[in-house]
Amino acid sequence: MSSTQQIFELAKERYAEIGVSVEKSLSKLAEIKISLHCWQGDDVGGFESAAGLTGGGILATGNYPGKARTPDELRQDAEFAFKLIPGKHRFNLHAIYLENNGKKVERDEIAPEHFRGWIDWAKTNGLGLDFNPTYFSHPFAAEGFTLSHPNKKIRQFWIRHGIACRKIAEEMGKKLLTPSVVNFWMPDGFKDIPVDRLSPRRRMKESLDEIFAEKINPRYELDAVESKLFGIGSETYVVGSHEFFMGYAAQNNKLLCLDAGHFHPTEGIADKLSACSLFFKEFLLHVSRPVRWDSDHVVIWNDDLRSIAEELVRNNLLGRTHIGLDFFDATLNRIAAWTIGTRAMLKSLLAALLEPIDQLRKWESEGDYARRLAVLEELKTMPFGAVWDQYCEQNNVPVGTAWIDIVKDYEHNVLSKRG
Ligand code: RNT
Ligand code: ZN
Repeated sequence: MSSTQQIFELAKERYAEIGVSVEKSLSKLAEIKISLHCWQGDDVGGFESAAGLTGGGILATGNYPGKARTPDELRQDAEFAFKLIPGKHRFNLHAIYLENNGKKVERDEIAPEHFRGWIDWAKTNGLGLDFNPTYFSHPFAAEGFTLSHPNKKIRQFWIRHGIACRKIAEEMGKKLLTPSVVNFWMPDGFKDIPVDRLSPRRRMKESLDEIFAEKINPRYELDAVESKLFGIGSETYVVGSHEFFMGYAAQNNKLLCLDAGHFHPTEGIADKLSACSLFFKEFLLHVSRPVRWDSDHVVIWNDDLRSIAEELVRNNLLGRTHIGLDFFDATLNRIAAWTIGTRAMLKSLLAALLEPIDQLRKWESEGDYARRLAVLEELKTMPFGAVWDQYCEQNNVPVGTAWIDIVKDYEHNVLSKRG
């Protein structure tokens, strides 16, 4: 028996004493898939051209050496990260990560063939794929409006882009036998005070209606819409606000995407889940870490993250929620960023799965709030780490800090050789 296992056996007894079956929790955890976002691998640059991020709408800060410059490098890096993360997961692509063989392909002309390499790779590695139209980093996004642009020609270009993306995702879903979630996020908004807040929203709604006019089999493709409070250059007004997209999604049977960084600074997304669960069949989460603003820091095991996981587990929402990550920190090793963030997400889910939830509910319904609070406090110092380590060991991924040196070696042998 390894030392990890010995400690685990003792931890298991401690959890059994409070009525928690660790084995059951671990098998539930094994079923949860996290969608790893491609864009942490190259600072949201994509492969449309060598220029990378241009034209505003989104911003990655930092210049850590070694970012992936080609689809092959990005796949190699992602494979490396997956070896450090316990469980089987998914990969989330943006339209600008196409493979165009050096030929310019406009965004309204992208097709499944441009993602063939990704689909083959996902098949080989047993991954599902998710997808995103890219409504930023483009001359037609430079004025700050896309699907709600006053110019009909520009709107139509972006409508065609959205339609093309749904077809690509449908193909991914067919080939990989798991639905591809397509997330629509548009940066549209005004820097300063608009006098007409309504017309852009009406145009956005009409554009979305056109994009979604064609019904696609939900076994292959699902649509999600993502709201936002403010962005760089859209500080005063965002067309796709929370009310806009909550209304749109409810009315049109779309997935509601909740991004942890897209609300007021003290507002969390955890508390929204139970309320929304009464009105939506499914959710997409963009798990992120805002620091004072929508900064997209690497997700860590903090209270916000724990609350999200607790709400998913306590309200039995795991089967209805697609968990995606959304952060992009370019100041550190990007493979480490993926690994830290995804391991933190899984840790928070495991901690939530290790709660004696039936007991807690009972005490709450009996009005025994002191016991509820006391047990929640004691849970924090239960031997959680021993269970997490065992989960890593049984999934053949490094236990504890062992993965860090493995990433450092890769940085030395591979990443540092990239120009
Ligand atoms: C931007 C949104 C959006 C993006 C990705 C790259 O504020 O959060 O989800 O981060 O599409
Ligand atoms: Zn997001």
